[in-house]
Amino acid sequence: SKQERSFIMIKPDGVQRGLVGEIIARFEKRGFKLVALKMIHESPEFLEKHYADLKGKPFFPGLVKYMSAGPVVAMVWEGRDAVKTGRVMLGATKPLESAPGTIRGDYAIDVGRNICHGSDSVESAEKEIKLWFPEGIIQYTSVVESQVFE
Ligand code: YYY
Ligand code: MG
Repeated sequence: SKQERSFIMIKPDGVQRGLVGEIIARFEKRGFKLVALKMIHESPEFLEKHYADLKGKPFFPGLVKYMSAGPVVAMVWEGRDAVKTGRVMLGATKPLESAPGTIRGDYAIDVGRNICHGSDSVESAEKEIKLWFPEGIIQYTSVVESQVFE
């Protein structure tokens, strides 16, 4: 378990439904450190790059259309096991499997409107952070780090 970074994004439906504050609050309260954040409305071409691994899936065209239909909130959260823990906090992709207490399990019903994205590995996190934040992330010292991590 080491300090790592995950790319977490509030999708257009999460923004429209007013869940930005709720989702950010969960990561803040858990103890993760926010190191990048912006609201951005991206093009279908850009979303095709973000979801390149899913090209060819039957839901791909609909996914790209939905993700490019409105602004998203793109973030980078840092902390020990941020990628794995981020995925646990989001909940499973399929609504039937997203446990109550998770973001998707509390706020989503349809797999195609599951309000948030989180990197699935450290490797994809690095790729996604480069793609969404070519300008780089913010470096600063957390004054509570010793209270969150032993
Ligand atoms: O990483 P995660 O978002 O949990 O799932 P992925 O398998 O990467 O799929 C990305 C995205 O695609 C998912 O969040 C919703 C959508 N999707 C879909 O609409 N229908 C599916 N059967 C599977 C995924
Ligand atoms: Mg994924």
